[in-house]
Amino acid sequence: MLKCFRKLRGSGRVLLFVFVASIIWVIVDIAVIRVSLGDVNNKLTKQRAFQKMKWAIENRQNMTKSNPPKTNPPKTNTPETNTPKTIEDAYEEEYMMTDREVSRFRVHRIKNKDNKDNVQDKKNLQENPGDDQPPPVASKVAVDLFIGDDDDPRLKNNLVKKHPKDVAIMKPVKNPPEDVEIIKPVKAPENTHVKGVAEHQAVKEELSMKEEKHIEKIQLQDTNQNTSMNEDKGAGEKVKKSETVQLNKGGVHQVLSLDVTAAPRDPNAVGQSGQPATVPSEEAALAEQMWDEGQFNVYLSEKIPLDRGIPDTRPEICAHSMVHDELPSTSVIFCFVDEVWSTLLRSVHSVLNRSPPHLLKEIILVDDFSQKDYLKDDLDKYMANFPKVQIIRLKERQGLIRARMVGAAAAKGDVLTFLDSHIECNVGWLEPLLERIYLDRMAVPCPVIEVISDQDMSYKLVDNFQRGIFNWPLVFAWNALSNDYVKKNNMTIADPIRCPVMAGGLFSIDKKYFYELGAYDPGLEVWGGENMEISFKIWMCGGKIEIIPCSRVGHIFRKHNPYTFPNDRRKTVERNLARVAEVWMDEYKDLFYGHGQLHLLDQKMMDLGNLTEQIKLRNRLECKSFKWYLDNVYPELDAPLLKAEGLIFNRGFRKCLSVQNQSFSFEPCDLAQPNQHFNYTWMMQIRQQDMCVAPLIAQTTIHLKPCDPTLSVLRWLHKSSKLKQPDQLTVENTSKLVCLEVNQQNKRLRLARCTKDNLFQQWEFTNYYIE
Ligand code: LR7
Ligand code: MN
Repeated sequence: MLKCFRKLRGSGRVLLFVFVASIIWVIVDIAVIRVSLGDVNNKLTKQRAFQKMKWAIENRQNMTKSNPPKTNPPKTNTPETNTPKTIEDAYEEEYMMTDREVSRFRVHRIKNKDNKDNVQDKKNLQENPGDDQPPPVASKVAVDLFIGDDDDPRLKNNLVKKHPKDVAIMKPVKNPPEDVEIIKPVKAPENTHVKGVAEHQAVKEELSMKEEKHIEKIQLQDTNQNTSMNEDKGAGEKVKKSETVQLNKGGVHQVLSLDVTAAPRDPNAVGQSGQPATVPSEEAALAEQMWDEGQFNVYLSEKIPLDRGIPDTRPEICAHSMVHDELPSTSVIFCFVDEVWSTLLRSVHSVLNRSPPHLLKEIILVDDFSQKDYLKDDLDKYMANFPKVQIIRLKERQGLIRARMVGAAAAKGDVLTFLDSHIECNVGWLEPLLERIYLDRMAVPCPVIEVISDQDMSYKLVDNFQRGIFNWPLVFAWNALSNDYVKKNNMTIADPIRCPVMAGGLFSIDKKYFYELGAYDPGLEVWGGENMEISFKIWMCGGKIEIIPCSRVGHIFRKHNPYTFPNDRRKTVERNLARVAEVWMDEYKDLFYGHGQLHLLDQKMMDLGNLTEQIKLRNRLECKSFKWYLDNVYPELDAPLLKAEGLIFNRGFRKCLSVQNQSFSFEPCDLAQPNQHFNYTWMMQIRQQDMCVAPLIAQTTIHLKPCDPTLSVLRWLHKSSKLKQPDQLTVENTSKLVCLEVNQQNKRLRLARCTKDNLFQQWEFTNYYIE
């Protein structure tokens, strides 16, 4: 080598030097390419951050010279020429709006904020009696990440630490993961088409091999496989060219923790990293005035960056979980009516920023006939910058249920993902949802819904192991799984949690499956009840609903609906629920009505509309009974079909009521006698077979009448908190309190004025199923 070198002179030596240098350069370059995904991303992010910062400073200088910038931040050279494109680069090229453009819109919006709107809204809300209702949705137990107790066990299993002030939210993977979490394969239910279970089993076996080997294999695939997987020329193409995550048929990869706006972030921005924000005292009046527009702290929302960071609240194991390479794509559907500008945009940006572009087919905004000016042209202009976002305008107010169906009809993705329009999707939120559907097309996964405080807009971690349930009369609630349940089912913190019902607003569903289920009942109006309908339908017709702990989305929980209801709010929700009860709950609908909804049975007052199509659908799908649902999905629910039953014993006469030839008598109590057996129903009727004990107030006599659950004249109060003496049987619906009594003279049944401590007015059933 040295001899050769000596033989060469002048330009020859130079040439040799250049040759050796370029070989070294190529080797270094290859090494750079082979650095893990996270490392590459990390470097690129830093480079981009640096470039952007430089650009921002230059522009600030330009602007002071009243020379507005015309260019976008320069792209870094390295990724374009020397290193492969990452998903983030693909994203940035396609959607990224400059910071300046974003802030221009914010300024514009604040300037245009029409105070008249607020006044009008306030008026509408006042005129709407329904808005005095209790909070529209169940609030959630949340942990304050920023002032919480270090020892709070709820924080232990999650990665996030308190005060994540300006931490890089994106967590690149530098080393092979220590815990590879395998999302458990599901067993194919009978008569169910389950996609990919076989492949998944195979993958699972592979994964049980040594982790290093597994990682190597993925990297091997990265370099060896041909990048062009199909001819699709869509937005995903760039992603498929990406060499950092090579997507392969049947392959798996570690869930992508994308957060493309991770840097640069202004650490001093209001609400940055999901921290609580405060209203300066001199702005308090303005903030209060702005509150009504969204029923949350709109003032702060307007100040918070539209693409702020939020803490990655996933359990630590989630960042290492594996998902399939060929997940279905999704259309994200946001329906909104008069949503606050900044929250709507923050919702959209959180999807764009934290979803793998190749899986995000489109974002569909369905405007449910909003009246706010800024949601018209301004929104059109703003969203024109994002090719994946389309806006559908409804010509009249349809309510969120039919609005969602319009969105679904326009969707081109394999999966529909519905989100409320005031949310922030967290890092890695999408793939774990799609994975569940990939494994079982009848699975309907929901993210963990975390809390964005309506007061200070902070992002709060919620308790783990919470599921969606309902209480009577069909009121949605969160319910913590008991430790016993967790232990018995051997559950880890990242396992899907079966939910009897979903909260309603945030879920993914296979599009074809959604239509097989008949979508939503289009007869449901405005808001409410559709979550019960779809939940019952899913479970009873072969599917399942689960919360996926590795997928997390923040939602602003509000105490009131900020929009008006075309009709009374309470009546609208009750009617929706009654439709659901009539179609799906069989004999258990009595429990719905019996828990304070009896007035809904009055058909003169309440028109439930036509239910024929819904009933036909249930028959066509051959769905299981509501009893099956209770036994198998929600056995913890207390759902006795009767309030009480058995013999009716009179405390004074010490005999039991009996029916002989259509009239009443008293006999020694005998459980074996069917004519002494009565049911006390949720309709508050006292029933023997099809006949009911009927008071004839005018004559103070008692008769037997054919039962009709809608007839309020057949109702008796008993063991009711409304009664001074709970053992009385009191005729409902009368102004005076009238009690069922044994006439002490002739030992006959009669109606009499209720008197305290009169044992002949006190009755007892053999069995009670209510408190
Ligand atoms: O007429 C309407 N048209 C609409 O487009 C009324 C509402 N909407 C939009 C609205 O702008 C919002 O984006 O529909 C979305 C949901 O309305 P919200 O935010 O007022 O509902 P919510 O969060 O109070 O209520 C929950 O229950 C509803 C019952 O119909 C829906 O299912 C909501 O989607 C649901 N939200 C969630 O599940 C988020 C978690 C809350 C909980 C528990
Ligand atoms: Mn909501």
